[in-house]
Amino acid sequence: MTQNLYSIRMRASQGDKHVSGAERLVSAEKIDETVQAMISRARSRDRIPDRIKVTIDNIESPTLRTLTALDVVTLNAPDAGAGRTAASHVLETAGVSADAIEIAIDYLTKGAAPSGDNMRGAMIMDGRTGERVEPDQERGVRVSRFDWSSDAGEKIDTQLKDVGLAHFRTREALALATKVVHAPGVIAELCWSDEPDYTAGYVASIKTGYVRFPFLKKHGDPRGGRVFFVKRSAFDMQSLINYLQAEPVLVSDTGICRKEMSREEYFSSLKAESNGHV
Ligand code: WAQ
Ligand code: MG
Repeated sequence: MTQNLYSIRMRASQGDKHVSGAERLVSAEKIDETVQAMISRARSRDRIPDRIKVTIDNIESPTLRTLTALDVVTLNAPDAGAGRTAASHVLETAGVSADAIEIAIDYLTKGAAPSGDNMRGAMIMDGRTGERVEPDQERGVRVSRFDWSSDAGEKIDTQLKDVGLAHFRTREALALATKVVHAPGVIAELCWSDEPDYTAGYVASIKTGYVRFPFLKKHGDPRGGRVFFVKRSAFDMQSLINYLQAEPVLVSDTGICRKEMSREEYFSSLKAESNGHV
């Protein structure tokens, strides 16, 4: 698929502190409105940025990849404790070890950067040992050059709204997670927001889809982040980082969005499915 697209990246900061960031992949006629929306968003945070940097790159890429969005489901776990336990279960189903899960949750809880702050990008973690392998632990790896196609974007807005998920964060995280789980060597992702008011988070993998939890942290907690779990034997750092940062991906179709369900119901449906596929 060949298409002339523009990568737009926004980064807002206060001193050397990251305030917010966003990335889009749009056609020429959408550049102005996209930049406008990004700037409004950067200025709407509690922490007022003293610098907002917007970068626009034309990427005329003959290798644009298109993907179908992961299926979405919300598991009803009533608080952060229950949410993290259920998320750990889902990560184990995706092939991440209990040790690595515990280490990842600890980092996200205390602030994953060595300074104790949130990172601007994601950790990359060995899914067996929990060892962090990203080259820059203060910054992490920032995924960019991904977006919904206009058709799929409209479709997913309707589907998400129908299951009560109208927040822009869900829409954006679903596109990001869809790109991430298709990365060479990645087995799963764990994420929760650093926005104090936004307690929801998710686990994503090809096997489980995008599994949301209304609470992965307490209301008011300013810590959050992302972890990409990799299979050490099946990945190469340079190709992984190149895919995440530079290869353009358009999510051009949607998956299924299910209503909130109980943890029991979800895990037994996973089991039934994997039995069916043996
Ligand atoms: N690439 C890598 N890591 C990122 C990126 C990116 N493009 N954007 C954000 N992060 C990391 C960074 O460490 C942030 O501190 C952290 O993730 C959280 O970012 O279905 O909004 O933008 O409703 O606060 C979860 C959605 C929302 C749950 C996630 O993340 C749902 C969210 P935020
Ligand atoms: Mg964000």
